[in-house]
Amino acid sequence: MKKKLMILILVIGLLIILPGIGCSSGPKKDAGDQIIDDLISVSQKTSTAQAKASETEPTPIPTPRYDPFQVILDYGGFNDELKEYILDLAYMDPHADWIYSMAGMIVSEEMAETDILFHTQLFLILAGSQIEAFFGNTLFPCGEDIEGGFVVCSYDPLPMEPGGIYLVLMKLAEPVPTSSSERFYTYSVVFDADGDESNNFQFNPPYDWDFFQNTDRWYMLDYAPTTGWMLNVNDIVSGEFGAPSATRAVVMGDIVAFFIPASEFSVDSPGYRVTAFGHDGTYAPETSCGDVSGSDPTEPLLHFEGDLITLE
Ligand SMILES: [Ca+2]
Ligand SMILES: [Ca+2]
Ligand SMILES: [Ca+2]
Repeated sequence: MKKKLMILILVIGLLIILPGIGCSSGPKKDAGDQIIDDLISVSQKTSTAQAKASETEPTPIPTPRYDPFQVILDYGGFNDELKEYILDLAYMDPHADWIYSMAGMIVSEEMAETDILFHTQLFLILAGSQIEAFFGNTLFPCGEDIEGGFVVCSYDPLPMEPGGIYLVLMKLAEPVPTSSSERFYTYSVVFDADGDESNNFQFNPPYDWDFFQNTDRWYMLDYAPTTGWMLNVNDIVSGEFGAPSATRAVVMGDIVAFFIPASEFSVDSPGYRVTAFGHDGTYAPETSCGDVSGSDPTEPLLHFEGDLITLE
């Protein structure tokens, strides 16, 4: 009975602490520090609870909490120090700050799976052995289910070459559905791939909050009930829809991660925006719901920060 009580306290503690991670909208570095503090706090509480339990009962075998974020980083061989660093780079996003493609429109169809809680970005240099581990149809095989998730590539994907890769990873308020008979989704990272603002896509009125405005290369993980999940890469400058790409999108629970070769951009550290959107096939305001990094898509694009990370 006492054991059950301790487990219950621990679970309640986790439920109280973990949702708070996504609700902060404070400065970026402070938010990252807060996550680490929260994780340390959880760890300390766990240790205390286990110590008390062990005074009277055998130590229970802990059930690890499934966290897709950690799983993806474990896949990549990131050590604890790198994991903390990646969290420190996270951009927190307010909870339930949904928007529509027109300013001031109130979202009535709330879809938690389109509420971005945070996103993080990294510039990785991957040697040949790491490329093989990640993308050699081993850890992240194109178009296949993996443990806890699935991988989506563009049609006829290019091979992933050793070198620079941008990793953009977003965490949603609820898991991304693996399928739906009635809803459509787009999770994307959109870039100004050449750093030239003059050739970027501009919104068409009245859609003044078009999620893709001021960008020119779109990596869109799209879902439709009839076609399932697809990765569509559109290059606005060349007018190429379905542009060749080696990019892989990994969906695992509430995490969507894009691995995008740096060679697909003509500038270093291209500006980008992260988006999530769901609707019923009509894009009607009353049945649509979306979120972007930051408060709305008129904000300046973000840029990759932090140290370059080399994995060998
Ligand atoms: Ca949000
Ligand atoms: Ca441009
Ligand atoms: Ca937002």
